Amino acid sequence: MALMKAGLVGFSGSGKSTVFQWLTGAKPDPAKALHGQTGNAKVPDPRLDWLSQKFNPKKTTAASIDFLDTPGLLASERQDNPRRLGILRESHGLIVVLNGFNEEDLAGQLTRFREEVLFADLEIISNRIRKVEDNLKKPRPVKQKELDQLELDLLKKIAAALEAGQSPSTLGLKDDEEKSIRSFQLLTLKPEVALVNQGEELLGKPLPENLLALSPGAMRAPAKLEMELAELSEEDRQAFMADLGLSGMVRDEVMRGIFSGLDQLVFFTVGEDECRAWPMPKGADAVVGASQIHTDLAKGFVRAEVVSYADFQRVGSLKEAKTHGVYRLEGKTYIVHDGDIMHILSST
Ligand SMILES: Nc1nc2c(ncn2[C@@H]2O[C@H](COP(=O)(O)OP(=O)(O)O)[C@@H](O)[C@H]2O)c(=O)[nH]1
Ligand SMILES: [Mg+2]
Repeated sequence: MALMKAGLVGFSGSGKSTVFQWLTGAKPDPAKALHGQTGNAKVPDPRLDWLSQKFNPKKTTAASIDFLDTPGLLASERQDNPRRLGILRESHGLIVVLNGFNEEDLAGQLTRFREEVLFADLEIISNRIRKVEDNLKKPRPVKQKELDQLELDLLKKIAAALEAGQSPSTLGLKDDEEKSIRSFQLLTLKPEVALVNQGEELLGKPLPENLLALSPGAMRAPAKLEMELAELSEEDRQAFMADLGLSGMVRDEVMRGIFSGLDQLVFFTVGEDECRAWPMPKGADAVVGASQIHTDLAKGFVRAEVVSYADFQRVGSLKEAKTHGVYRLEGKTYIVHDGDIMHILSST
């Protein structure tokens, strides 16, 4: 099963390492920072907690995300930024940390960051264009030349989009086109989640409209403050939070927002041995779901027994779900919904 990987990115000093520690609990190590430091964080899910209480299993496993803390970009050395962004190519998505403690223009920061990402992708595509153009000049079989020409046309279309400041996702690429560029791991094709590392000054203030226009899913991330609050006694914390007009900590909500922003959902498997939340891409079918558990389960997929979390919670047991007609049998093309409780039947 592929583990979710998300890169914490942004300009140097925006608070990536602070956010990294807030989310994962791991201490940032400057020695590791250069190549990226990894830390894991569970995605808190009250539904899984509820299921776990119900089944009292030996083991409960939440979905989790591996975060990669990165050195970040330098406004002063832009030519080096494509290389710095290179360590993010394996990530499923980019978590852009914006400096919300001593910089005002959050929308401007995000815009500048996106320009660097476009530029890094353009560099990769341009290099490939040169290579294919060279190949086309060499004597080669006609069939190969045709393929090269097709690739070149596609690459030029992508380069034009990037130069115009647009992600290739706006081009409506066909499946085979998308496949042929998959190996470039373009950053502009990855989901992006913007986090505003808020300092005390900004607390309680809504995020600016011009930022939300660029990134409707942008979230506040008062990383430093919440880590400090966590150190206090319960009593002091309550008093302090009342002073600041805070109703609660947002970390768990931000973790769920990141997970969903990476275009992931979960389905659950339940039982006395284990209750588990399995991450999978939104909009994918039951076979993809099965493949998260085991490739054999996907290969031999026969059908899935499905009950939605809401139905299960209402009727209280799998047995009741069957008698109430909310326990469904679904085939290969069934599109999995967030919170589905599934049992997959396989011939292997
Ligand atoms: N005042 C204030 N300082 C912060 C806040 N978040 C981070 N910092 C400080 O800003 C500096 C850069 O933060 P860091 O997380 O290392 O940034 P990175 O370069 O993006 O990893 C550090 O000295 C942090 O202590 C904040 O919310 N408020
Ligand atoms: Mg750092």
